[in-house]
Amino acid sequence: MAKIIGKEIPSLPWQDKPEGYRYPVWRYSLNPIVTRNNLYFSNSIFNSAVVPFRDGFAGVFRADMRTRDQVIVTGFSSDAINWTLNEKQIFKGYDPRICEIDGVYYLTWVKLTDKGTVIGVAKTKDFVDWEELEPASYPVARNGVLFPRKINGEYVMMIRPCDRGHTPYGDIFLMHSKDMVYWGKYRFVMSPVNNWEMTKVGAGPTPIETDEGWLVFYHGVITSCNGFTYSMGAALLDKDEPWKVLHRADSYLLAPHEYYECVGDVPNVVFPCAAMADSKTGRIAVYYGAADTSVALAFTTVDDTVNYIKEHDLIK
Ligand code: BMA
Repeated sequence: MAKIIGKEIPSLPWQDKPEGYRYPVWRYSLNPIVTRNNLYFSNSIFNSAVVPFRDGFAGVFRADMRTRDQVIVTGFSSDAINWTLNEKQIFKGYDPRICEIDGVYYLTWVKLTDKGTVIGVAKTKDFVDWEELEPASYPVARNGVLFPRKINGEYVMMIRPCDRGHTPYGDIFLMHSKDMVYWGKYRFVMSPVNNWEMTKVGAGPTPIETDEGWLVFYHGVITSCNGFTYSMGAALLDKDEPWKVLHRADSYLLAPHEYYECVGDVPNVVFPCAAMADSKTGRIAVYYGAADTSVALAFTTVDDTVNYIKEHDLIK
């Protein structure tokens, strides 16, 4: 039995695993949970991230507007399923992640510059006032994902260095910082290994601390004659040296199979950006972008996922 190390989230959304279902991750039956109808003038709302906040939940949502500008807005919810989005744009860019460290919420996102994409970093305590910090990676990178606590006294962030376009390659690296300003001590974490992720891999939600290591969900991309297909994989990283991969599943845990994942502005995309975990029950709610069009929700438990990773382990 694996144990989540972290807060209890008694109001975490949940549905039991359907009877007879054998895979480790199952979808919320009323998906998608956030669509363009949640925000006036949006074209699509997808790759978005949420956290417990005060008595409920808060989130940072990627909205592509009817101008096709890519912006980030905030949202609030009492049940983490029904969301009220705020029309005020907090930053330009895309694929936000949100991570609480010691009562401060850090936003990392893909910030657009005329020299390519960098990892924007901003912080807030209330989801209203935001302070932007130095970009964490310059030159170009995407998928900047912070660990939820300092490791050996330093902040740690995963990144995926890339080119200026729709990058046809990609490995996950991580880097360290004492102050969230200067980043260094780069380490390689993982490359594509499996068929389903052969083109590139990138970090997904904030890692979940367990007694067996850091549980990470990530996205992997395969290229077919129809273009890219994005799926979700999982691995366990060493607690103190998180660039060391202890276990890694050889197969995806979630892939675009449902209509809303296969049909949309960019077909065949499952892009996880958040995973909230309840340490009391071991339940995990995963939030992912579906077909670059809407936000969907899926469930697993720490045991379902850790057992699956170990049963399908490619680390021998
Ligand atoms: C990636 C990112 C994601 C997007 C995906 C599929 O490069 O831009 O925002 O979901 O492509 O289009």
